[in-house]
Amino acid sequence: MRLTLTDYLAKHSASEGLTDVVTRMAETCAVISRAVAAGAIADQLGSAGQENVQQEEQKQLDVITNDLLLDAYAATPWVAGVASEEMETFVASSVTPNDGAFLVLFDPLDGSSNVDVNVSVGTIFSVLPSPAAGRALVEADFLQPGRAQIASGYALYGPQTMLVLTLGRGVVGFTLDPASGAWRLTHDAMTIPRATKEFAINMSNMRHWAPPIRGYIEDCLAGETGPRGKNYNMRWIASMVADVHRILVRGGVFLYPADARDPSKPGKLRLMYEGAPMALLVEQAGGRATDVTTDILDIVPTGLHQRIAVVLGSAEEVERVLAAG
Ligand code: P6P
Repeated sequence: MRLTLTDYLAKHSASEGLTDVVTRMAETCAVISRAVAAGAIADQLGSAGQENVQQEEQKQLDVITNDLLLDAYAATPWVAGVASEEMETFVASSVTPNDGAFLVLFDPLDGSSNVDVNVSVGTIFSVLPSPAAGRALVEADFLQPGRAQIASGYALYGPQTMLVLTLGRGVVGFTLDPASGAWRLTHDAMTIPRATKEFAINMSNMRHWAPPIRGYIEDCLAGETGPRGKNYNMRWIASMVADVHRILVRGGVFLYPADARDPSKPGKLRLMYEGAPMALLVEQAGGRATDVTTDILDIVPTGLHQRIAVVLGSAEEVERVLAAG
């Protein structure tokens, strides 16, 4: 019988508090999985008729999933506060005095525009230590580099619903058992192959890329008669969780570079609840993750919703992108 998440946490989690945090995330992601699967039947698809702090149109399920996660962490003594892609600033725990040891950050439904067309989406989460014991939490408490993360992971709502997690000692994957509702260990040591023949990038932005990125992709497109000496395949799901999951399972390189469309933005993806949690997973699986100048886990955040360029995946390929720079 496969280990459950509960068994795994009992064996590997460093503390009762971390077990509580991860268990609440997993339980909420199981609820989100059912909400996403209900789709049009539950009349929860489409726009919420408002924008989020990113000036992006919110889907109904963005709001629903964010509320589910807020409820999950509102009254636990272990969490001092949470922050989300969908909220301008953090929400402190309702427990007083709040001495929670952890901060939880999440993108509650990454790739949510895919839900309306029935393409895989996910929830991304990051767990940081809270430095605010004995005092009121402030936003600056969240602005810790990714290497400070105690845990990170994602839920992927695809053909299977999976939870992929690192507690800082490797990467494991659990599959939600539809029959029992239990998360069962199905991937007990996820590692990214060092080499790959597959890249993931939104090619429609090619004319906006800086020359090094353009040159790297052109070399891949040149195939076995070109400088790379091998043919490449391309994938782009436009759902970071799904693209990163494929890379964790079979290798590849994911690129969302800065581009000339908006020079004020160093990239599209957000550091705190997309780049940093994914970078921890990728590095724990033997890959690399960079914003093409710095390892993502070493970037000191300047804001909750800071955007960065992201290149992550098979170490050899990421190093090739860096060498192009
Ligand atoms: P584009 C989804 O909106 C997201 O934040 C990531 O999940 C995904 O990798 C990326 O944006 C897709 O961006 O510009 O290709 O739609």
